[in-house]
Amino acid sequence: MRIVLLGAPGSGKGTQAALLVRELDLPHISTGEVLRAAVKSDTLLGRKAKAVMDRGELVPDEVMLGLMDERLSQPDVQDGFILDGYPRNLAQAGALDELLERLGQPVDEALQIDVDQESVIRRIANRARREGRSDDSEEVARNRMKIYDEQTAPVVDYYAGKGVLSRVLGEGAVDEVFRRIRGVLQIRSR
Ligand code: B4P
Repeated sequence: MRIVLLGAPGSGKGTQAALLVRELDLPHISTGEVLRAAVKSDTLLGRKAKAVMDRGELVPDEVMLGLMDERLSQPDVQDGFILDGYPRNLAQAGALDELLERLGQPVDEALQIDVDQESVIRRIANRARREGRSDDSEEVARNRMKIYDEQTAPVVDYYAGKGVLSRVLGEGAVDEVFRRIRGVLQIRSR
């Protein structure tokens, strides 16, 4: 199964992806995590990405596409994957479709997690206290929300147009949200 998780920054994509990975035994591809690991190891990609991420902006499409091309060509994703944080704009969505068409692996499900803007600002502020991520300050989080509204929200309509979109409410406890996702994907509890 090939699943794309969509939602605003802090909507819980990474949190729910971790639960889905356990349930479905599929590889988790988080572009945010790949970028944070590159920053931590101070690679060329990490140096390019750090300043952009610290402003809450999107890393350039050609960088992201190269990264996805490499990752989705690896053997462990041939039976499916959970993609979290990509695509983040219409150009990335189109490029992903082309890439997956070439690999003969179209997206089966695009799952949008809907959360109120003030809840995500609160969650990000909590994470800032816990983890100290450099893009989690309130000012940067608000910029990420603005970029989400302008560039990422249209991706939801893109998948709706392809007939593969489902939406779940992301408010409430983590396991409550997961139960809704399980229902939408019709996964039976193990
Ligand atoms: P991401 O790592 O994707 O960051 P995110 O959107 O903040 O995370 P997510 O929605 O996964 O939230 P989480 O589960 O952690 O991206 C970071 C940056 O990388 C971007 O701003 C951009 O610069 C760059 N980037 C990534 N992909 C890119 C791309 N494709 N193109 C260009 N640039 C890209 O949850 C947030 C917090 O809420 C956590 O602390 C969690 O514990 C908490 N939480 C989760 N569910 C909850 C619930 N139900 N109740 C209460 N708290 C909850």
